Amino acid sequence: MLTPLHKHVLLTGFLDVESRLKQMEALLVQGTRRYPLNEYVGDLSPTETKVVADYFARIRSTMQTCLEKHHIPIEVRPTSLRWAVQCGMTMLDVALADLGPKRLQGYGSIDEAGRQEVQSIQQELTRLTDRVSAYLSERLGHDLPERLARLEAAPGSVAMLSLLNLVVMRWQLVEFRPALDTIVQRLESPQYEIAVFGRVSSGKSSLLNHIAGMDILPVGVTPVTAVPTRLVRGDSSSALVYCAETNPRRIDPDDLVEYASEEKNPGNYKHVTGIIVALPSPRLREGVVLVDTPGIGSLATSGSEETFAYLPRCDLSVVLINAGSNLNDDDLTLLRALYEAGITAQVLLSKADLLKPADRQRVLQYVGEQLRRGLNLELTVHPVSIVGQDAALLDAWFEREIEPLWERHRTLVEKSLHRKIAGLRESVIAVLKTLLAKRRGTYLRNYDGAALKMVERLLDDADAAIERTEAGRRKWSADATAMVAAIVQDAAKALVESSRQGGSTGSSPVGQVVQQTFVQIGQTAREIIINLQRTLIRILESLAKTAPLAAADTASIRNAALAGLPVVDLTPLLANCDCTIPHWAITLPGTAPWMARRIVKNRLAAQLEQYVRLYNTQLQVWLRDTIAQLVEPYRSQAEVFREQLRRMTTLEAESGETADTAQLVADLRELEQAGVTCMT
Ligand SMILES: Nc1nc2c(ncn2[C@@H]2O[C@H](COP(=O)(O)OP(=O)(O)O)[C@@H](O)[C@H]2O)c(=O)[nH]1
Ligand SMILES: [Mg+2]
Repeated sequence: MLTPLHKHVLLTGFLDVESRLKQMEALLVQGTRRYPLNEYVGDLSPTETKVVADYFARIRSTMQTCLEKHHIPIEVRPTSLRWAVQCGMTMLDVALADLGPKRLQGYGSIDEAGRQEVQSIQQELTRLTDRVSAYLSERLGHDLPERLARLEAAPGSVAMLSLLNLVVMRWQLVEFRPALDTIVQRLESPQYEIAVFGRVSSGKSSLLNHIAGMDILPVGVTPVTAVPTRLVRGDSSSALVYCAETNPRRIDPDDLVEYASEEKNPGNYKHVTGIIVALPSPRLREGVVLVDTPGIGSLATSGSEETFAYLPRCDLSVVLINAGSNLNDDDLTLLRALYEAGITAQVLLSKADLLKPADRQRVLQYVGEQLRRGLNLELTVHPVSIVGQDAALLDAWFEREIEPLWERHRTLVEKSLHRKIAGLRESVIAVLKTLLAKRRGTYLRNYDGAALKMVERLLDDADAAIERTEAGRRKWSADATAMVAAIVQDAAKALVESSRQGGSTGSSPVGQVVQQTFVQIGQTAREIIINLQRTLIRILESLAKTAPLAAADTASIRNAALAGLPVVDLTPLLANCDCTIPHWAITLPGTAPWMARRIVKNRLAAQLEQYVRLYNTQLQVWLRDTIAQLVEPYRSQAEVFREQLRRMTTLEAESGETADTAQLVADLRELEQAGVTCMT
């Protein structure tokens, strides 16, 4: 029904549709953001957006059905998303480099205050992009269980903390300051912190009240608790409220709602920074703190940020998933952040009383499955509740999973803090590596003119190779008639030879020649591509070696789908290849070749030409697409190198860079070394 060529055209069209859908989806997401630099007005209602998205899904499934029905192989080249984002970050960096005071100077002189202002904006933005690059290159978020095991295996020591402190100060890695301070503080007064996390209204405060055995934390359907609230063991009930500007204030625990609720303290206008509640509850222990967090998700507004800011501080997390709603991205983001910070989680299905026992089992399984799929984490989900008989579930969980920790809380805090130090070390190393790579990038300009020339030459070589290949493709189908003549010639020769040897054995000699020729034509096209592929890979690898700032990803070029080389069905043609030469002609010298040529030509030439033309067209389309598949990923990478080249030749060198870079290398080495000594 559909020829291979038709199918190919369909597939190409579908891929185009897909990429347009993706573009529009990105717009739809942008439209929902209120942000001055956003160029789209979000004039689609949430319902409209949803309906559009649903139709997109249907368009996709229709295309998929068509592909399956017609057995159209999907030759989509997989490209590493990590790499694409890394590349994007490099380009961001390049854009930011253009915002420096030296550049602005070109648009009119700039005074010292202006210079400093611009520099600090540039530095702040660069710091952030560096963090993203470092994060991606270290694969921190890649395999959570593995990360936890690694931190466990190489715990950080207190000595490492002072080294980290030194490095953070020297390189002004201000973003690590809070984490460092927290760890130091906590080393001074070690307390084991168990924090309860979850979306607003998942039942966090209710759960802690039930555990404490008193209604101490405000509970409500509207978002409450704008800051983390700590519960500790005390001789009597009391509460301390810490505010930004004033000394801590002792309050009646019944008045907590005045400070810890959005209604009474909207937007935290009272600037509460922390609340500690002491309770004479037998379930609390000296040295252990239970923490109620503001909650995450869309309802939490500012509370979400507070929660994530607090998160790295705790030692064990209890994450509530509301049985009455589905697990969503907020929950997964939270768990991911916890595991990245090296903190284990107890996952609870709260409000289990809302589900019938049969449904409960199903939901537990579903949540477990989602965690496995979304985060690669094997976690047991415990159902809990504070209502009626089901409250026994919560008590049982607490007695089984939490109370046994009381005994060991001292060792647990110590282990947890060491894990945090090790985690911090990993992150600092990642940032230093990024800094170093950038410096080495600028190195080239100053110290290695030969390397710069090399980059330039490699880029030119690649362009030439691409141009040669393109020229080969354009010429491809130039002369079908000549090709047919050549085939006829070869086929006639084979026919004569076979007749002289007493006739064919099995398949026809003419058919064999025809078949071989078509295979050869295909092979030639394939070789053109393979040559280009090899050249581009080689050049990218050399580029990456010469200019270490940008990473090269040859995988997308290596894995480009070269398998789709078109084939023609020659059956009707081959059926026609059964030619023979009259017996008398074979014996007459000089006659046989001439006669064979005539026979083959008369019988096959017209049909052959049709086939050759068809195959040529198919191959040309294939060549065009496959070249594009190779050239696109190459070009996008080459762009990065070219930018680098441009920067190196235009930007001025920073003064004193050599000594600076040597120090950076030394710090990096010392930090890495410190990890090794810890492990042994
Ligand atoms: N049915 C049921 N409702 C609960 C349970 N725990 C909490 N709730 C209700 O859920 C709502 C939110 O609880 P709250 O503790 O304030 O949630 P938070 O925002 O996570 O602290 C309140 O109306 C509670 O009464 C439970 O185990 N079962
Ligand atoms: Mg609450």
